[in-house]
Amino acid sequence: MKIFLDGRFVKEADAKVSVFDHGLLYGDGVFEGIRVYNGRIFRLDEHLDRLFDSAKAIMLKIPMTQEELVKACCESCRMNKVRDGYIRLVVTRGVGNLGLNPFTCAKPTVFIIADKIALYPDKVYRKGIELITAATQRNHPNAVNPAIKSLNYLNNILAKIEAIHAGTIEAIMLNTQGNVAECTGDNIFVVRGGRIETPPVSDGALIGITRGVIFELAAKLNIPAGEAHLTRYDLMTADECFITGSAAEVVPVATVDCRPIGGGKPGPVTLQLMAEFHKLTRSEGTPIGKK
Ligand code: PXG
Repeated sequence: MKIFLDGRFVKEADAKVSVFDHGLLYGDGVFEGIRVYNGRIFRLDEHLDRLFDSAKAIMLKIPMTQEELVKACCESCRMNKVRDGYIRLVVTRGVGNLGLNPFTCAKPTVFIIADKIALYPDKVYRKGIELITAATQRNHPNAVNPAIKSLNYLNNILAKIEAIHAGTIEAIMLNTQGNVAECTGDNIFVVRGGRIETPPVSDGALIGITRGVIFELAAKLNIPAGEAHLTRYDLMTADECFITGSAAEVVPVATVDCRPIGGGKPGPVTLQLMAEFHKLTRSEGTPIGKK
């Protein structure tokens, strides 16, 4: 495998960053996880817009233009023959001194991995996923704002550990008010009274690219959709519930803290959105080009 690292492609064995990189020392950096379908990168521009917004929020100047990053992503896929897979694009603060001061870092590190993707097991798409509520809360927006897709994922990892210890694979995270924010790596939606609803970003959700696609599909299908504050009660009593993410796509939720949602199996709106999402991913995207 060839990895894009600071402007050039290197062998996997040579794709190394320094122990003095603040991405490693402090989780100081930003990233994106992007899907490739059928030789096309899905919503690449939206991912890059979010990357630049995340970088701006942490005062990190990405040493490449958006066009250069598009080219590097496409080339990473071509070189590694990734026509269906996953791109991990990472920008760290770069190599600096020991000490928090990010301004000792001369130049941000940029790397791109294009690889296969590890998906959720097939069963969750057929039967629905079981969710638990984590005791670990989503960061307060006045701490690291959850809208920033930063390398600082420990909070989410702690919630993920809770999910795995509870015998499942994904957890719901509440914000400090006790409202539902999102899951550890996925946004969450309910369907109730024929309406699709998801927590507002201000409740601690990432501005998910897949989340945005759900709003587009809902408009196309004439299903009312919008943001709403949601509690655990709202999830438990919803007609349907599903989670979304670039890796996960659209996953039906079977149970929330052991309460079956709707019929305890994927509901009609969720199934329709899954099918439409699948169609969309195969009909658009930035072509990786030939080689
Ligand atoms: N919330 C969080 C906290 C995320 O990290 C999402 C929601 C969904 O956003 P998108 O833009 O993907 O619809 C994410 C994204 C991984 C992986 O390697 C995680 C994500 C995306 C791709 C891969 O676990 N999370």
